[in-house]
Formats: sequence, C-alpha cells, structure tokens
Amino acid sequence: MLQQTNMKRDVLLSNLEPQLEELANEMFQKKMEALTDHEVYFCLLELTKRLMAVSGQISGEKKIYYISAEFLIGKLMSNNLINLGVYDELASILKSRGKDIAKIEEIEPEPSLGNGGLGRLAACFLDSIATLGLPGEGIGLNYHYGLFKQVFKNKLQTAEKNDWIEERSWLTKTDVAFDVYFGKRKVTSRLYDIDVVGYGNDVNKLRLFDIESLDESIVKEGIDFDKEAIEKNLTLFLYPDDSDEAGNLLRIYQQYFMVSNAAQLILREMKEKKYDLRRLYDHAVIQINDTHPTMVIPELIRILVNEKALTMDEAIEVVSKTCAYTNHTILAEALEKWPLKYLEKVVPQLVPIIKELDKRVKAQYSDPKVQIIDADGRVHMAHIDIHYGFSVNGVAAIHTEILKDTELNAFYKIYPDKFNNKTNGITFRRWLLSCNRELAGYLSRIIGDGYKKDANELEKLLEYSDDQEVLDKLAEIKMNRKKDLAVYVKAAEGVDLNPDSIFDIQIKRLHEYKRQQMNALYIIHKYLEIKGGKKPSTPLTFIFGAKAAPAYVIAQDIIHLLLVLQDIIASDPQVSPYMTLLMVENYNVSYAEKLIPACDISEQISLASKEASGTGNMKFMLNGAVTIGTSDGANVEINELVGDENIYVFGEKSEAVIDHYAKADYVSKDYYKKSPVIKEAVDFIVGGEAMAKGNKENLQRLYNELLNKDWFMTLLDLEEYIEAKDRMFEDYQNRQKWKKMMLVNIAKAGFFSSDRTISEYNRDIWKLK
Ligand code: 6GP
Repeated sequence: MLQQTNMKRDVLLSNLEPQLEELANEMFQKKMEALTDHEVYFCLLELTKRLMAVSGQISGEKKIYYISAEFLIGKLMSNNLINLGVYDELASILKSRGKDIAKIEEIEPEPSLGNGGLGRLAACFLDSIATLGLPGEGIGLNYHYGLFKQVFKNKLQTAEKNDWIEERSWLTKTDVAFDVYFGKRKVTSRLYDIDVVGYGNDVNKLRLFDIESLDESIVKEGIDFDKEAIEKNLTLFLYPDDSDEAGNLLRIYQQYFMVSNAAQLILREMKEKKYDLRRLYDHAVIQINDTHPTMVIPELIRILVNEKALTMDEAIEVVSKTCAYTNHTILAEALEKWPLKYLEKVVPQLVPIIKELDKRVKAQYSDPKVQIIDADGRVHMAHIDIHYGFSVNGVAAIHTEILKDTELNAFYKIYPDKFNNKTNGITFRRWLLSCNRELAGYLSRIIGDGYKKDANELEKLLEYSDDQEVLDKLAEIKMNRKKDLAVYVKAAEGVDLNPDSIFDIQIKRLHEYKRQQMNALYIIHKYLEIKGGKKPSTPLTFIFGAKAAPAYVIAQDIIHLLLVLQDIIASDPQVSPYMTLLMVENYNVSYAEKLIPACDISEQISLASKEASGTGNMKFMLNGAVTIGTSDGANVEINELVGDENIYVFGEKSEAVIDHYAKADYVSKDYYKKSPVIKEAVDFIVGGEAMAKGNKENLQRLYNELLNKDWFMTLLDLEEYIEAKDRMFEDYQNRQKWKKMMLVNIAKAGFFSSDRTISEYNRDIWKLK
C-alpha cells in the first residue's frame, strides 16, 4: 500500500509539467501560457493538493493533538512547494511560459486565523512536527473572517472583515460532523482539513471545525454583528470584541465548540483503533495552547464518566495524564477567569465537573492562590490546567523562571516536577528558505545544505567572519531585500523608502507592554534634533506594523500618534530627507515575510518581564538584523548566544521591574520632571504641530496616560533607549563592524529553529516514537 502511494507520488513528481498543462486544460480549457495569473494560482493550488494527497500520512501508536484557538498559518503555496521539494522546478516551468511565480504568490489570500505570537508559533510548530515525522494534528476553528483587516481612516485604525475563504482553497471539506450541545441548545459542526506537509514530504493535518448554520450576511458595518445568534455567528471571527458580556459569552461558546469537537474527534479515533480508553495517554497527548482550550479537560472527564463508564477518579487520572499546558503570557488580564455564571449559561453540563475538580483542590490545599473557583465565583482556567495536567511550560528561559518564582510560585511549590521550559522557535523553511531565497541559496553555497535539516550547522558561517567577500555579500543581499521592500511599499502604501537609509523595524501586536510608544518618543526626539540642525550621518527609516484590539483604547491612540508623526515628518522638508516613518497598513504574516529580510535594526523593547518570549526577534536575527532590546523573553537567550558585542541591550532588568510593581513605587511624572529630554518628547504629543494634524481627544488621552499612569513604564527606560539607539546608528557607520555583527547573528540563530523546540517537547512531554 505504502509502496503504491510512493509510486504515485514519484510519477506525479517527475511529470510536473504535463500535469500542469493538463490542469490548465481541465480547469480552464486553456494552454498554460494563456492563463491569467489567477488561473495559474488555481492550477498550482490543485497540483499541490494532489501532491500532498499522495504523500505519506504520518502515523504511529501515539499522537500529539495541538489544540489552539489560533493557527496563524500565512499563505501556504510557496511553503508547501518548498517542503515538497518542487519550488524551483515549478518556478522555472512557469518562467518558460512567461509567468513569474513571485507574482502568482501574491494572489493567494492570507487567512488571518490568529492574532500574533501564539498563533504564529502554533503554525511553526505544525511545520516542525511534520518535518520531524511525528504524528500530530492541529485542532482549531475555521473563522470565516479571521481577525479583522486593518484599514486606516483619518489616521485611525478601522476594522473590516478579512474574507479569505474562496471557492478553491486549501480547505478540504470532510464528512466528519459532530453534535455539540450548549446545555439543551444543539449545533452541528463540520470538519475541514488542511494538509500540513513537512520538509521532506510527509503529511499531517490541521483540523478546523466550522458550523453548518453560519450566516455571513449578519455582518453589517465593519465587523459588527449580532452577538446573540450563536448558530449564525459562532465561527465568523477570531476573538470578537470581548469588552462586553455578549462578547465574553461568545468567546466561551467558541472555546467550548472547539474542545467539544476536539474531544469527540480524539475519542472517535481511539475507538476506531480499538484503544483502551483507560490508557488514553498511551495513544494521545493533548497540548493546551494557553488557556483557550482548557475546557477540554472537564469535557473529556465528563464524556468518560457519563458515556464511557469510567469512575470519576479514573477519568480524572486518565485525562490528567493526557493533557499538558503551555503558558504564553504573565499579563494578568490575559489569564482567563470566567465567571461561573457565564459557564452556567453556556455549558451547564460542565459546571458539575468543574465544581468537582474545585472541590478536590479545596480539600487538599487551603492557599486561595491555587483554587479553581475563587471567592468571587470566577473560574481560573490556568489553575485547571496546572492541577489536572501533567506538564506546565513557559516559552523562554526567563519566562519559565518568572512563572516558577512569582506568577505561579504557589503551584511550583506543589508540583515542582510539572514545570519545564521550552524556548520558542521558528520554522526556517518559512523564515529563511522561503522569505529570503537569495540568502538561503548563498548560505548553501558556502556552508552546504546541511543547515536546512540541522539548523546548528549555521555556525559554520563563523569561519567566514573575516572573509571580506562573504561579509560584502551578506550586506549586498540585505541591500537587495531593502530595495525589494521599497518597491513593494511604494505600490502598497504610496510611500518612498530610501534603501540607503537604516531600516529600523518594530512589527508585532500593538500593546503598551511592547512599548511602541517608547519608540515613538524616540522618533519625536530625533525629529526635534534634526530640526535643531543635528543631522544623522545616515538617513533613518522607522517602520511599524501592528494591529490593536478594537476595544483597546490606548493602543488605538498610539497608532494615531504614529500616523500623525508619519505625516508631520513627511511634510517637513527640513527633516524628511533625513528621516522617514512608515506605519504599514494591515500588518500580517505576508508583510512580515517582506519586512524581516529587509531589516537592519530589530526593535525588541518590551518592559522587562512582560514579553514571554517573542519570536519576531528570532526571525530578524536569522535574516541578519541586529537587535536592540531589553533583557526580556528570548532576547536574553539571543544575548547569551551572540555575546554582548553583537546586540544592544538596555533598560531595567526584570527583577527591578517586578520590584517596582511589588512596591508600587514607579511614578512616571518623576521621570518627566527630571529629564528635559523626556519632557520635550512627551509634551510634543499635545503640542501645536501634533494637534494640527491629529485629534485632540486621542492625543490628550495618550499624554495623560503617559504622565499619570504609564503602567508599562515607558519613561523608566526612555533615556537609556535613546542612548543605546544613538550608539547603534553611530556603529552602523562602521560598515565592517556592522557586517560582522550581521554574520554572527545569522550564524547563532540555529538554536531558534522550531525543529529544536519540537524535539524538546517530544523528548520531555509528548514522548512519541
Ligand atoms: C505570545 C507572547 O506574548 C510572546 O512573547 C510569545 O513569543 C508568543 O506568545 C508565543 O509563545 N502570547 C500571545 O500571543 C497570547 O495571546 C495569551 O498569549
């Protein structure tokens, strides 16, 4: 059987050209050269799906189920073709017919099934799980409009639906459907699959559940819709606005819908394979990606007790040995606590189980910090995961230490052996081989192809750190990517970028802890300096990309400030030759793939202790950018790898920050009063120039926030940040020094391959063969 599959694949692989011709004829009754780019895209899509369909399905005695509310998979065509090993061949076939594969890649719509880091990590993990040949599935939801599409109007963010599902897409409708009950209210699900091909051809699946009764027509203005009509709205959007009760309830409906389907899918498979449910953990391991899928624990227990005749003790034991939890943030507002009364409304059948789990904890531990249901009647989802799962991991060394020492210390004392660290990683297939083909090709030429399978081999590059030809070539490739980006940006945003300027880039979700506002204050400072006659030796280009949660008011204000500054700088002939600011619209995975290879300076400036890991920092380094960052998340490990000479670290350390919170002794106004530089930059926000181009309401609110609250301590590190960044711009003049820093950063990035991360998950947690 397997042999036959292989044969079919071989036949297909050695007949790509006739296959494509046949598809062109079959689908559009045309010759390939007569196809429009759009039609070529559909032919490629079909061909790729066929190739994956005849590839080997990864299987084994035990499987990892990675349940996640987000899978930020990005466009799939190029990555699939690269992983199948046919990208170059297809590119040249297309070229011979006058088609440019780069243009065809642009046609694919990007699904936005995630917000940011957590969702993109899940996608990188699927790639590595398949690449390592581990049997595994992602399980999530098929949001029709995903996360919103960002559109700027009057220098403000507005949200529109991202309509990504076309008639022909990567989704394959299956015949799997389950009943899901919200109390007595029943809905019916439908499973869609997306093939995930590893580098080296074997295939796993991403399984996305949807609801048959969805009604897209209920979306009116922007992303507004009736939140009560669950049957019609359940899988419309990712995390719809949760600033009100209806929004919160909808999130719980979505989460339960996801885990009920996941549980049914897993148990169905156990039944098909005739596995003993009392030994579920020998055949399944469930990774709970942050707390969104937590309800899978009580749901599985409920089914095992009510439908499979296990005792409560047995069910709890089996499920606890099957589930593992990953924590992705210590921000209190992101640690989900659902009021019990919400759960009673949405999933009354789970409430007795949750109460039982809570009762058992209360019987054993008196510490209020470890209870599942707190005194205010709120259910702490993470606490369910920690008590009733066998593993708890953070996503970077410092993050895991903070969990153990502070945030989850009470749990660490009870379960020291459950805690472990898994420093995040990124798939090099997407973040090097696909997004920077020239660099990947050049690396192969000098250090060989081995790094594609074993990322540590990138270190071989260190042997060339004094080789002028190699150093110059790396700089040349960087320049080529900057030129490519300039062309793209001109078309997309109508903005001119100067490739000879320094590209300084901060791209990530908009959040005060990530401190885009600190970067904005630096830019104001620079603007005023230039106006005062102090010109930078090389022109500067500052690029931002970020979406803000629609209900997060201050984040909207920060976007507004950036767009106001962009306008002020662009329309000032004294300053614009030396400095450009660009806030790109609708930043997403595809945009990241263009921005990251073009970056000189990678901005990783979160308030120390707040960024669990970061993964953009790894992508930038791999593509030869130098980091300016705080001692936070994976920056700490980047620093250890490249050494102090190849990174610019500034700002208070996490211990000091945690101490400020404990003592509540940070007063932003003190910093404002003490430093004329800070005062001048902050005052600019409400000064004449800004007010003339922006809205008083937004700017004044942001100014007040910075002066009177500044919860994420922007002003604490501003002076050090200015110093470090100025030093960096100076060092950029020393081209030789800079090129060497680039080389070391690339050479040391191997540790951050998600293949390494996944091997560790498997070694310590999943234990698959
Ligand atoms: C993010 C963290 O903020 C980021 O530091 C980390 O790299 C990423 O997860 C992957 O681990 N967290 C989220 O996106 C999130 O939604 C609940 O956390």
